[in-house]
Amino acid sequence: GSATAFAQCLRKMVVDQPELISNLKSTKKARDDIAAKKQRAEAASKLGQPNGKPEKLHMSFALIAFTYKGLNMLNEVRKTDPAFSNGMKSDGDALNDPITGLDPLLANADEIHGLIKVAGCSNGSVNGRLGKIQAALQRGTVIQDVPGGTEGRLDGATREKPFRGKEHFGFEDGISQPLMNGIDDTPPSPDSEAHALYNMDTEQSILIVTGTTRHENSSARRPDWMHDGSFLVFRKLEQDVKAFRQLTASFATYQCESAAHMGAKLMGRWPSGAPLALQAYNTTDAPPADHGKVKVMNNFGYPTDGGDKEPACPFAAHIRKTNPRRFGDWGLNSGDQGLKFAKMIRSGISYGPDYADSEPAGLQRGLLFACYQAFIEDGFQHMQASWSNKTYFPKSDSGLDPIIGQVPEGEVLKTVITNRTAHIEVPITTPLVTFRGGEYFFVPSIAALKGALTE
Ligand code: N7H
Repeated sequence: GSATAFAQCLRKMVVDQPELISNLKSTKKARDDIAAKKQRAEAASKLGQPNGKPEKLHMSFALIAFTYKGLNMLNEVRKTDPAFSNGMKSDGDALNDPITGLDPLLANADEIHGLIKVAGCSNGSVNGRLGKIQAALQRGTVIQDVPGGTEGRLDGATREKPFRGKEHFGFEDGISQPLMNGIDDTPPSPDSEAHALYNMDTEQSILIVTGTTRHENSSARRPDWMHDGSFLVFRKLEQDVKAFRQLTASFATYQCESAAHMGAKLMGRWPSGAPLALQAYNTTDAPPADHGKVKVMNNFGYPTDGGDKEPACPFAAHIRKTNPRRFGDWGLNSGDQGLKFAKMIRSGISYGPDYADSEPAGLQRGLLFACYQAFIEDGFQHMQASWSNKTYFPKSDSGLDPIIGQVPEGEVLKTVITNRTAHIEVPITTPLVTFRGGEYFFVPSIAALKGALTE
């Protein structure tokens, strides 16, 4: 009964208040508007114009997503995508996810029905929109009517200046994203600022937005209502900043020039986002200079030039593990299907206070990791289980991804960094990132919310 009541509220909300739940295009537009406002403010301040009161940003956007269990409460749903219908817990062995120490809200992931994700420019705009959504869904009368029904909230926030845009280890995030046909309708012109923000190797929205069929190698068919949605992988990932700093501080052991250089070896980018593949050494940590007019933050591969067998960017570096880019140059195993299909749009946000050496024990921080893809098996699952957790990708004896690699309980994670003279094994005795719970969700299209799912 209450599931039906919820479905009715949901349909009424998306029909009567279409502005509350954003689709991909409106989210993209809101992001573009924010970027444009910021650019205007920056341009004005560069010209020395007294900009009076800065333009206020009130924008927010929201989506609603369901677990397989949640979808089935709305309407009977076929099993088309195994990872999704079995849930993240079933993948735990392949992902090497710990089963203890989870956030109480996420500890019984198989009991979770859905998720509402709200993002905005301020606490006020987030809370305002969330309040309206909760009112429309008649929170209290409907959600709490579901047997055992409760709701919980996880808060994230971008970090304050001077760390804005940087995650807790201190690196610029959100630089590399696949381009999306139909969303990024016209690829940004090569000499525009925006172009630098996209990963130019991929223009495959088919790997991000669901179609009714799986990709060319699969015959599984999805019902029509699954069209134009996306699978959302959510993971609460705690970061141990102290352990990261201790590890990078031992740089001399690993023949690096500085702690920052060691950090860059682990990540594949400098804190500014400059790729190690282009800037092997970086004394100022400035982003890379323009290459002619084309910015190069994402327009790079991992070529063999320089003739060195010991590349500037280690094979195990986090961004090389999760996107080996122009792998052909190294004669890597091109039979790995992931090289073609493992793509995702990331949209996580940091949580918790900034780290301080003098802080009291017990404070926690990390990343509320979220990513979208059309096939969990090819996107998140492949990257985590077959790449980051495996020593032999992208090249034999690469070692594990030092940032997100996971080993079974009791084992020590080992990665390998490359230097001009050596490949050096780095044991990571204290994991830098620890899984604190998560689940697989499906974000349906607005049409599915108005129709098939709530009829
Ligand atoms: Fe990663 N970090 O802040 O340290 N990631 N990531 N990630 N990540 C990237 O290029 C980080 C995680 C990817 O195209 C950057 O935009 C942290 C998971 C992919 O070159 C930084 C955590 C998965 C890319 C971080 C975390 C991925 C990427 C560089 C967990 C997937 C793009 C900024 C706490 C399974 C690679 C950038 C490319 C980049 C960090 C998690 C995947 C700085 C702290 C779980 C595909």
